[in-house]
Amino acid sequence: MRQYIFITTLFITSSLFSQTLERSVIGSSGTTLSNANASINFTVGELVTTTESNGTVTLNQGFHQEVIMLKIKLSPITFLQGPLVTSGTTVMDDSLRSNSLLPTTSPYTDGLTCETTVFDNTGSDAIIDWVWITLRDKNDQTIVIASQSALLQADGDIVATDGASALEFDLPSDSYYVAINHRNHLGILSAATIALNSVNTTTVNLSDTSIAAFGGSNSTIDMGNGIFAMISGDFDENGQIQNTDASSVIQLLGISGYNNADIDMNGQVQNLDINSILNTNIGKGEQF
Ligand SMILES: [Ca+2]
Ligand SMILES: [Ca+2]
Repeated sequence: MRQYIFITTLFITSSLFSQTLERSVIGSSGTTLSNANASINFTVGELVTTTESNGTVTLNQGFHQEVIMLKIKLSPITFLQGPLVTSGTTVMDDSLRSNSLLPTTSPYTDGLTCETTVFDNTGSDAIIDWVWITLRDKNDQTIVIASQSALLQADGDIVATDGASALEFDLPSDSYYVAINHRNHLGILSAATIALNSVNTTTVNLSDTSIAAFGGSNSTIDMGNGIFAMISGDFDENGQIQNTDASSVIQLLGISGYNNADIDMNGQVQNLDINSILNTNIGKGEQF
């Protein structure tokens, strides 16, 4: 009976590690037992039990080895011109959230979702909107290596879909360009590559200086108080703010809801969106 319980425990344990990518074992003795319903491998007398890690991969050399890919972690920071204009402060306005207009499904291609309770936070950690993060090749910024939807807080922090955690990517520790895109603001790219690793969460602030983003002062707009924000007005998401963006927004004047035409992100498409922001940005474009 004791042997039966031991084998059962091994079987359950080996099923818990869904992130395991490879599994092998070195032992002086062992075999595979099976019946019609189950199969179990066991080994006897293995001596090497050290855990090894190179910062990217961890190798547990137990009675059954497993290799676990670690994830690189980062906390990007950015500000959006639209909700900063609406709030008039250094914290972005969260009207979309407070009016229950934010979707729990990301508007970007991966369609990530979050719980509705994530939108319960108020104040500096209130969720403003979804953003799109890409990590790009350190030797060629046009090559997107990985991308994911994330959530933007009122104080500029970009967090995972739980509304609080750092972003994680299944990539090796290395240097990457980091880009941030938003559905009606011009995207920004880090001015240089940034070393990211799985041990520490790296803060990537692209809004604290005029040169943090690729293209320097052309990439962001100086909002005062040391905040350089992403530029609003790209209704059609083509990376340029043009007369066509303005003419499209004009057609939607008067509507409310979650819409790219709501340039200042207060929940309504009004003359202010065009006159106060969009028209002042016509001619500007993404710098990457
Ligand atoms: Ca455009
Ligand atoms: Ca508006």
